Amino acid sequence: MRTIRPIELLVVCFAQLVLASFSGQMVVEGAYVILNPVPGHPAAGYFKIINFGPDDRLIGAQSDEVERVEMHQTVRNGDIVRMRPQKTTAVAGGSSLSFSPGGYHLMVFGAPPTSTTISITLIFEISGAQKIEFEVRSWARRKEKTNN
Ligand SMILES: [Cu+2]
Repeated sequence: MRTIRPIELLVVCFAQLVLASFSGQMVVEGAYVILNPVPGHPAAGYFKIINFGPDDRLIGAQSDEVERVEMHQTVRNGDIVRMRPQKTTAVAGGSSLSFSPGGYHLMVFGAPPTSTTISITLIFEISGAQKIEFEVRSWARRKEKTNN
């Protein structure tokens, strides 16, 4: 384990503020796609949103490099785990929201298995569209830590 010194936190925060000024105050980081171990089945996309601006909503995700992208939420009810398609996902102002395994995720249909990255455009109602590069990972590499 490694402790983070305050100066490092400051640097990270500053870097995010600088990024935010170029992207309508909505920062997306640590984006990756995990390929499905079953060929032909959809991949899952994960990332973290940090909203330095007002209340906003993610209202869509699209890519020219795949067949289609859907927004889903994994919902657990007792032993039953289901995925529920989401039309929109709220991101409160001044907060962050993670799309992560077991929760919100993108379902990526027709992801080319040989690509190392896929660009997916995330569309926010207020702050607009952002093209994000998703790192493509095999199922075997799904547990790797993201760089954030
Ligand atoms: Cu799903």
